[in-house]
Amino acid sequence: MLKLYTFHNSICTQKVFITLAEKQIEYVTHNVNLFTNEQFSPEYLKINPKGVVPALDHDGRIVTESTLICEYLDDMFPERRLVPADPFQRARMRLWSKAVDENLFEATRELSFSAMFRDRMKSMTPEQREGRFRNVGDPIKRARLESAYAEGVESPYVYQGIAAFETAFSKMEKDLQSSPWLLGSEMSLADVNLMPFVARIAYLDLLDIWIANRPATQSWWASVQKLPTFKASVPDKLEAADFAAMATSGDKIKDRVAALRDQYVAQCAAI
Ligand SMILES: N[C@@H](CCC(=O)N[C@@H](CS)C(=O)NCC(=O)O)C(=O)O
Repeated sequence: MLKLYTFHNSICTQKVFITLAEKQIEYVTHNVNLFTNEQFSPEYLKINPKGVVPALDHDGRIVTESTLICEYLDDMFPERRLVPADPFQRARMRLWSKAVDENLFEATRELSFSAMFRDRMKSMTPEQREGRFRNVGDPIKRARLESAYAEGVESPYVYQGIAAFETAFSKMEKDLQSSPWLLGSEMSLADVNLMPFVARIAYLDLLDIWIANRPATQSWWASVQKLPTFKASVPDKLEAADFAAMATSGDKIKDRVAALRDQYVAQCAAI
């Protein structure tokens, strides 16, 4: 049996939902409430010592890290391949996975945090807030979150995130020049890995900052939104209140994010 440890608005878990849906795999879910710190409970830390979702339990064997879970599912359930057979294409796919895992995940987290979760944390008592930061074991992750809390969109980590999205969307536009999907005519985990991240930026109403002048990326995003498996795995799992909260909070930082993105583009042009 497959059991997926999830949280409904977790961007990393959404990659796994799409993969499971594409492959039509049956599974059950176990909700880990990130808002009430259930990810730090001793029971869950035994499943994922990093205290994050997703985690997959396949007949008692635990797989963590969303990128690895998606590849594991492709290996175990080969009926509808999302990992290309050709080694060069596989390397291209993993370059996109690396971009997501090394840059875009944190970019999305810090943008979402400065737009949305920062306000939620402001309403906590100082003790609750300190407790929340203390729970974050990894000192680098903690420094990033503390900076995004204290400085909001002016945090250098948010600027790094804005730059990371600029680099990614520039590469996407090139890769999509002659094909509908990132690796060619077939959708792959390269596309699946990116979908929830682009969706989150869209739901924060920030996406046009990067793609207004990128028609190939706009077509890709339009195709993604039409995919039944994406729809069932991402927007259909969110409530109207989730969409409203994302759009309202994103709008508050939008002008500044656009100005910082222009600053980054000008800085690159001057080199
Ligand atoms: N690299 C990990 C990142 C997992 C991750 O950070 N998940 C977030 C939700 S998208 C989480 O559980 N956050 C809880 C926390 O940081 O306390 C993956 O891709 O699985």
